[in-house]
Amino acid sequence: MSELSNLDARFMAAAERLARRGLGRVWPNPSVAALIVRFDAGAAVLVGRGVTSRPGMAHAEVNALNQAGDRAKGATCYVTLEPCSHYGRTPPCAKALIEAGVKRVVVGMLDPNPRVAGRGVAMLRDAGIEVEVGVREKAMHALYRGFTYRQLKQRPVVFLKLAVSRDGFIGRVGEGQVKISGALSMRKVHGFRAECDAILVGSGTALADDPQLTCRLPGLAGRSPVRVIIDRCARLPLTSKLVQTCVDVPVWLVCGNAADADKLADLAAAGVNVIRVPAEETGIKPSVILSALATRGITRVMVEGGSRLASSFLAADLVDDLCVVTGDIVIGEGGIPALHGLDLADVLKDPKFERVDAGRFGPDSFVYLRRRGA
Ligand code: AOF
Ligand code: ZN
Repeated sequence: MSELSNLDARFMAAAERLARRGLGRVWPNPSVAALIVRFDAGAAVLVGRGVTSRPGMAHAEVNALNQAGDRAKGATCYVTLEPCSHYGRTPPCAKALIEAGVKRVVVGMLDPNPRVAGRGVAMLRDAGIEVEVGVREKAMHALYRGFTYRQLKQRPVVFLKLAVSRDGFIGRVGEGQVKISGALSMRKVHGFRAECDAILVGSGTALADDPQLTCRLPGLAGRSPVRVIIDRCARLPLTSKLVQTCVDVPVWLVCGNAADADKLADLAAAGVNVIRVPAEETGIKPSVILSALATRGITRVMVEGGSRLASSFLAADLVDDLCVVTGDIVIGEGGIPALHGLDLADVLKDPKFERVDAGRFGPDSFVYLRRRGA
């Protein structure tokens, strides 16, 4: 590797780490990071860095250019996603880079948004700027999977997490939640939650566990995704923790068109965002749920439970990544199976998934599978 491409890869890796911190915070936009670097007298000096601001506000490149000021002239810009070329809610970043006199732009990957899709790079090249595309491209595709899916498939990327006992159960009948995974797994799961735009549970789980579904661990406060309850008949009680806290962290209730209008009015008055969709006798189809969420800007979703919701997503082939944490406990008699109508052991062996990681979180073990080609 030449010295320059080595430097390019290192600055892009730094930009990628910065961009990753914005996951879950800037939807429907992609979380982008830009670094402005000057190469003077053989030394690389970082003169500006920026990340995507909240929707409607400045993009990463503009934030980085503002920090660099005049020092952007003749500098190199490392940016994780292609600079935009369109007038959206903000003016084109490609134009801002040209006007600032940047000499070279290194891009992680092209923007899948059909309004951009190569036009940003073309604008820069037309202005005589040297552009390199595809540095750490594989990592960028992983980073922007949710954004890309929403743009091209009109659905978010779906992560399913299951925590099971050594004998494959998720709880015990009549006891509701049983503590399955340890502190380290919890920490990982909360960190993962924070990188999602929305977290989904079925109404069965919401009624049985009265969960909060927020990120409450140190360093993650204020990083809670939208909490989405799949509740065909709008059974979620007004007294539930979810409804009681919906002013602080949004709650979206996805229900069938036939749900009780008075109950929906009460939920809406309490601050719940009620989303009515067509429903089947058996429930709301995962494809319908995902399209309703994508329409509202969601790019990354974590399916938390329970077994019916998880199984319906697996059966509909709408799980992209599957993480199974096995806690060091045996539930035995009265155990509630992790899945409904599906066998977890079969799912884990399904050739459509490939294992991308496995290991331990303290006393727990985990496997992380990804659908091939996802
Ligand atoms: C960039 N830098 O930091 C981001 C980009 O509605 P707007 O004006 O904010 O435009 C949103 C679109 O801009 C989004 O769909 C994606 O194509 C691009 N996002 N582009 O140059 C950024 N976040
Ligand atoms: Zn832009």
